[in-house]
Amino acid sequence: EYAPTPRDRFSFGLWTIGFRGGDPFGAATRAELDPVEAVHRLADLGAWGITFHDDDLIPFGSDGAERSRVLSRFRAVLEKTGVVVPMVTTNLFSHPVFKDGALTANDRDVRRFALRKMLRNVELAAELGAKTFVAWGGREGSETDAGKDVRAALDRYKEGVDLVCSFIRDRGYDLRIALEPKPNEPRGDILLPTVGHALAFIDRLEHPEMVGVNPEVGHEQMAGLNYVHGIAQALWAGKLFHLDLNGQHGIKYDQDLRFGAGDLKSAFFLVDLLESAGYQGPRHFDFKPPRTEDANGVWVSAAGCMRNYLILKERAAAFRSDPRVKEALAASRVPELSTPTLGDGETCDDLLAETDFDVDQAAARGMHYERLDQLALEHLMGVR
Ligand code: GLT
Ligand code: MN
Ligand code: MN
Ligand code: MN
Repeated sequence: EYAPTPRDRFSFGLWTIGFRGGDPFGAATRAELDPVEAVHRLADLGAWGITFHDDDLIPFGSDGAERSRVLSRFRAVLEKTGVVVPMVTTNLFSHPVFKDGALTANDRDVRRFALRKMLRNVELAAELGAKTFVAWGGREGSETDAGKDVRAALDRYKEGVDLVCSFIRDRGYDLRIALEPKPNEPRGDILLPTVGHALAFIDRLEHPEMVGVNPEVGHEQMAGLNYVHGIAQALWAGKLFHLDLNGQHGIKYDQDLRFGAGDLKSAFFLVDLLESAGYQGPRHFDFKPPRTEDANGVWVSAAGCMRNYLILKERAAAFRSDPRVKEALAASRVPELSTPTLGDGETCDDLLAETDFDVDQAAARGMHYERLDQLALEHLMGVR
């Protein structure tokens, strides 16, 4: 019951299960996790994929020999377990060289170094069969508006993403980029802070068809936004290339709780949306097992992410198939919104000529959302 299988397409970042619990106030509480063990454990739990930053797998500064040793061990365990690598991303935030950003650092030498790191990682992503290349610009931003010319920074951001796209095209790789928005942390303010900002940015790129978004639950919620609406708009724009599932309690530091912890009701409507929209991409978890957990607790937390998704999927399906819900949806005129506002061939003059609308009668009609929402809550709480 609620046992995940690879068909569910659950994937985990190596940095999530490998998170050692260090925070700005305290040291790590757990030992390092061997990537090979991570893959075995994920396979045992029924996960489908593993993702990573270049530096999660191949320590920053490794030489060629170390790199091939690490990669051959990793490839071997992937082959043995059948775990796949659907996405790869680049660490452009940990090393002090990136303290003022990567693609948008004021220092041009840093920008050139960052692009080299990204291009090398594109090659690795393609080699391992990844289809998505996530770009989280966590250090692209500022603490003072005096220090960053944001319009110039956006020019450089575009230049960098355009360059990576042309590299992917030249090499003939089957890879798309997904930009991950976040409003703040680690920078005081981060560029492309929300899904909406990222979508608008993508429109101005050289190859917009190659670039989409990787929205994270907690990141939109840190900005006080409705994640479900952000995901719906990304789907509407054909831009939901990937997503980061986790949990967050409102507007505060990035909590990265396991999926389902945090705003559970929003998680219910999210799963309902993804499943009913037929989203085919990975269900990727970007969470941090709290530093209170020991090595075993990490896997309890990871299993909880997948189990919560499957429970919510079942609850959402029950909600959708409940005849009372169907009736309540109709009473709230939800299906009516799919009817175009003007009829076939109708013109503005036709619209202007209409005189029989009873404003008072329409204004008096209740929407009955409370009944509908209560039904949703009761399905979520498991009493229906
Ligand atoms: C980092 C960040 C995440 C991003 C990762 C991708 S790294 O942990 O907090 O939200 O998804 O670079
Ligand atoms: Mn993330
Ligand atoms: Mn986060
Ligand atoms: Mn994170």
